[in-house]
Amino acid sequence: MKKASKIYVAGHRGLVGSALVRCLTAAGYENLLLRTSKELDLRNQSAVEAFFSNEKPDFVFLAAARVGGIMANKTYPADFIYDNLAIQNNVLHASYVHGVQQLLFLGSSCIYPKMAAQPLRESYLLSGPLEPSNEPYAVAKIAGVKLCEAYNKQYGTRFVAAMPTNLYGPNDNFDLQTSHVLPALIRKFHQAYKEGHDSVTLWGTGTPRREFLHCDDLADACLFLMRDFHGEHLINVGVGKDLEIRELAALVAGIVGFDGEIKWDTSKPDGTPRKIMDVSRLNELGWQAKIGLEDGIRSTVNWYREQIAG
Ligand code: GFB
Repeated sequence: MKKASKIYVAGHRGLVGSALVRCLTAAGYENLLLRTSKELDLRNQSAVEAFFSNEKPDFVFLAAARVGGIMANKTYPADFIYDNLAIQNNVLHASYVHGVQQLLFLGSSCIYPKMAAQPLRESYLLSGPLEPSNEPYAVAKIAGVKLCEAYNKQYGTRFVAAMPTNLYGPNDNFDLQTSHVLPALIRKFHQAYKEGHDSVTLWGTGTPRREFLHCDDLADACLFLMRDFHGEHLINVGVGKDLEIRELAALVAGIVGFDGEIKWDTSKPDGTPRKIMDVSRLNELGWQAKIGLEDGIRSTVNWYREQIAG
């Protein structure tokens, strides 16, 4: 990838896409092609075809997707499967037709079976049943992985499929109904701290374990993969460490300054008991996450307080 290459970042306003733009700009890539979803609806095949035909990008980062936390996945299963299938079908096919040199597709750790051995190795894909709460999303992302592999095999494309673990950072979704756990905890604890509440209620039992990667680390890994990785199959991106949700809650509460009681609403789902990535392949290639969880949460809390909470 040259500094003058035309690079399309799909989904540039989201958590991952905005981190990619920061990372690419800092590394001196200035010929970025960006479209909001209003300007270009990636679910619309003819619009995507016209865009690729006119713009002819050299490289594509596909960070546009319908994403959300455990309740969003349960509430909008049709949107999660349809939108993601449509976006990736259209962008991957147009990238092949219009000769994109390399594309990076982003999946998710939820593609792996619910009861797979931990840590999750790339080879565990399709070895068992999925976690039901996000099965439609996972099926769409698995289809994306298989699209990359099939196009690489049949057409000789260079489509890289990167599977990040749970992500967080600036420009995340802080809506309490649809967000992932980390932004929800930041918002709930911040609000309780500011308004002087005695307790905060979180979802589930607090016992599931999750791994968290800062979006700036993911963006750095994506750039690394785009430059140095040409493997045909998927590759995990994570930190290789996890913690219980109740430990995460204590960490966020401490950073925010909330010292009241934490209650658990067990009528809300826990989701999969554990999903920690095996990141040995990526580490062996020479990439490692740099942002520690505490530092990453601290800077995200600061961003939330400055940009959203006011
Ligand atoms: O991040 P999250 O919504 O999704 O929830 P998943 C992680 C854990 O945090 C679950 C608990 O055990 C939740 O019950 N949790 C506790 C909360 N309090 C809260 C809260 O206030 N809000 C939220 N959202 N969770 C998603 C998948 O799974 O992970 C997606 O649904 C995707 O498909 C994404 O894979 C990375 O980690 O369970």
